[in-house]
Amino acid sequence: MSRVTNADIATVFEHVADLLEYEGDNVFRVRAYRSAARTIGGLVESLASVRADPARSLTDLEGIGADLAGKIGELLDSGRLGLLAELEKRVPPVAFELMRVPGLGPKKAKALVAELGLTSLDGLEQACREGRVATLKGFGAKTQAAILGNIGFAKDPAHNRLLWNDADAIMRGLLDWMRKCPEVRRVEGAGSWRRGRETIGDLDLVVESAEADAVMDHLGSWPETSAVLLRGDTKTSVRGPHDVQIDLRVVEGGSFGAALQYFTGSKEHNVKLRSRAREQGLSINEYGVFPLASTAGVGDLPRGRSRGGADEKEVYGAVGLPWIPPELREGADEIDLAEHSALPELVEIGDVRGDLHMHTTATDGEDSLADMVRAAIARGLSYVAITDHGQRVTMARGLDRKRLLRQWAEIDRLNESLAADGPPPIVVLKGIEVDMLEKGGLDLPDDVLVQADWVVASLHYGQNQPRDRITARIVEAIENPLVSVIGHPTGRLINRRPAYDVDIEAVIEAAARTGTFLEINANPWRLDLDDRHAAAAKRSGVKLVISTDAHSTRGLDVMRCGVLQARRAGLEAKDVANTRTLPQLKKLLKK
Ligand code: DGT
Ligand code: CA
Ligand code: CA
Ligand code: ZN
Repeated sequence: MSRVTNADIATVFEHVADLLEYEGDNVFRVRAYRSAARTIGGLVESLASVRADPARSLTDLEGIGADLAGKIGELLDSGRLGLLAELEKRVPPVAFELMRVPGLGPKKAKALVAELGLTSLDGLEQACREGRVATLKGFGAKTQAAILGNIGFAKDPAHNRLLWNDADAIMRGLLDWMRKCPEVRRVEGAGSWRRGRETIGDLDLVVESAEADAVMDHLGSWPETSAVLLRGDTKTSVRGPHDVQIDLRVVEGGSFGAALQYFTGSKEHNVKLRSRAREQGLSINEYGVFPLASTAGVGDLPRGRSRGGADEKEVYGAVGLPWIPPELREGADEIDLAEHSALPELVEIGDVRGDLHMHTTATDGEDSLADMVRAAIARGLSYVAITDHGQRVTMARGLDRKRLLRQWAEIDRLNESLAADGPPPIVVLKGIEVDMLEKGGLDLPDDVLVQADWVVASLHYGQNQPRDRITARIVEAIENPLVSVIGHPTGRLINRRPAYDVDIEAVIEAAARTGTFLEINANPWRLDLDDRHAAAAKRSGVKLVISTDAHSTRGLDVMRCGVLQARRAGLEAKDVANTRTLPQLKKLLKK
């Protein structure tokens, strides 16, 4: 069977989408390739086996039509794609480096390549320094300065890590594979993936087994493993999909919990936990908890039998602490909280009852109102708000008064039919995502908004305005009694674009004063508010809303990414408004 992996094909399709976008191709064609790449990235079985199965067809897969099925076949057979080769002839590689600079879209990148003959990001940096960019048509000194600042962002290794959601897809396939190995007794993912960080540097795995060699061989033979980078007696590192490194450690049963604790980290948490152990005359390492040979500060050679280490509970218990959820292990105040039995009871995905931010085909969503609602029912939600864009977002064919009222009438009819045979499975709220205008105010008037059940206010334009302007626009929206929640309050896109310049403390203060909710946007690129800001909001008494901002039925599945971020912020169910029943939520809404 073909040696071309699903990840290879997904990568090629992503690349094709980038190249088509650069060339200014049809947005639907670009979207089809991206969407296919996502489908393929999430498949458990290999495309080669789907094609080989006479009872099935590649076109049965979501978003794969005859044309894409043909492209997949070409890749499986030859490892190459003619279309990609053609595109690569036309688009220079430097184009992609340029497009990673925040604010540089395909058009500007193209102009820079054509006018300056750039071959690298460094070349662009130099051109900015020498003032050559400012002289180009459509650029100017201000743009040049912004580009120069953003090159630093694009080059920063902190902005070149894998998103948690992508790492998670790899991790799930990997865990499935490792569980198939007969010599594996237990396997867990560790590291930053387990802590739910928004981005991941590499994937860490801990396995319990008496036969390390067999386990390491099994990882080496994972169809998605492209290289073995290092191999020792009980540890190995390999290269997996998207070139991510995977570190595996094999331990015996008595040490599994200790190893899992150690490799979950964070480093800062481990340092604090270990120093607490030393104060108690103990030493924690990846094999277990041991009495120290001499008293604290003199030596820390462990001695004698392990006081525990088979599971994590034992490790924490040995130093007088309850088990600490991985999401809190960042070396902040979690050990103090644990010591005083004051750890929060973190919100869970099962607590979430509603999703209050999503789009349909009325604006820039991929699926219809009915499909979104059906998908929400299938996910067990008891209420949703449909929040298509307001009229300012012309790129997404934002709704004016007339089209919005028509959609709301449609929602009324949908609710009626849902309630026709007894209690409805779900209630659909009439919502809208209004835009905070550059000059202040919202893009739909109050006499329309007063008819909504739920109003999200977001800032999509004028993101480069100075701090006081941006802050004033958001605070003004917060002070509008008709605004329920501020959507993605800082506007950052992970790895792509920094937050706009906003006084987040002023935003939190205004939200607390007015009873306005703040969003934790669950989209893996956004996660906005982030964990630190969400924790600050909680401290000020602001209620958070975790929302998917789904633009397709599949988009509803990112709720868990938002929940992870909320857990890292230490939020409990009561801090999150959409864990309430709908009547409770309505009571919580500001009047
Ligand atoms: P990443 O991979 O950059 O997203 O972040 P982590 O936290 O997964 O870091 P990684 O993969 O380097 O190491 C996994 C865990 O192993 C880390 O969270 C804690 C532990 N660890 C690694 N190196 C050290 C170290 O030098 N000291 C201590 N105390 N722990 C370490
Ligand atoms: Ca890691
Ligand atoms: Ca690692
Ligand atoms: Zn939205």
